[in-house]
Amino acid sequence: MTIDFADWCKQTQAAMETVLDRHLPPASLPPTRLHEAMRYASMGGGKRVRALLVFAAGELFDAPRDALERAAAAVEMIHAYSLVHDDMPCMDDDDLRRGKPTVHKQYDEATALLVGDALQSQAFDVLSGGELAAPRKLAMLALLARASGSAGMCGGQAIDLDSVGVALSLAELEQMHRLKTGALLRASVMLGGVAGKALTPAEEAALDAYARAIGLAFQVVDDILDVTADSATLGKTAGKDAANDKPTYVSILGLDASVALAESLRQDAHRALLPFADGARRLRELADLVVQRRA
Ligand code: GRG
Repeated sequence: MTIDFADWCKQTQAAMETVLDRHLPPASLPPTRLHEAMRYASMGGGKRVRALLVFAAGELFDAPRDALERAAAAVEMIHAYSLVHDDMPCMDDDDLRRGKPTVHKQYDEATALLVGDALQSQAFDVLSGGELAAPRKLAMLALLARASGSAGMCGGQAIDLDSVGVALSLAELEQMHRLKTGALLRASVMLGGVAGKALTPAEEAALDAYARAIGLAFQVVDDILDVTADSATLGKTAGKDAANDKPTYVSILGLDASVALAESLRQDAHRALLPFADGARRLRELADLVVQRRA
């Protein structure tokens, strides 16, 4: 029997704690402060949207469980590293993340820098292990590297840092977010697919169209929540975009048009999945979750 979506999310989120525990260095292993802080940064919080996407895409292509766990741990480690660095005083300078003090507040700035660096290396180490054939693993390593680096997340962050107080066009805003947030979300979907089997060009294109739509939808919703939700609900400081004079979908399009855009991206995501019929149920449900989330 297939379990209901909310239960599947809860089970997968809980399983990720065990998976991360297995794939992170033990806190008791020297250097203990660094290892403890890596765990503080990546475990015990977060919605695990990227891990859920890996498992949902992997399910569609019958990927082996261990390969999906490794891919999910790797994307969540890259994501956690990006949050740790993004929160540092040299970037967004934030005190609260996932409802807890940020890593540089709980530990110190040097530790936060090292935690991010070490989580990034750990992600690739985890992804390089396991039983998948070497060419498959190589493809997955390249996917994650490109999504994280200057052609992806880091590149988007660089544009973001340059855009404070700048009147970006809608196309420029979209490009920034496709890189900063969208690239890793897209990689999560593609990693799940590639872990399963060699995708046909048509399957890859459909998965890619889905991943791009939800990647952008995620950010549109993030911009909406920054003005509509409070810090306690978000587990991070609300209202920061406006306070920092950052261009957002809401500042450029307004709230109502941003909500309509998120909904139309949700529909694009559903349309992209049509070739997969019922096998893509979880991916469809995740598109709904990304757009309808409240935190
Ligand atoms: C510092 C290299 C480097 C990159 C930072 C992604 C990113 C780039 C910074 C995060 C800043 C931010 C708040 C972006 C908005 C979208 C986003 C990624 C939100 C956080 O992701 P969630 O909501 O977080 O999935 P949880 O805690 O649920 O995992």
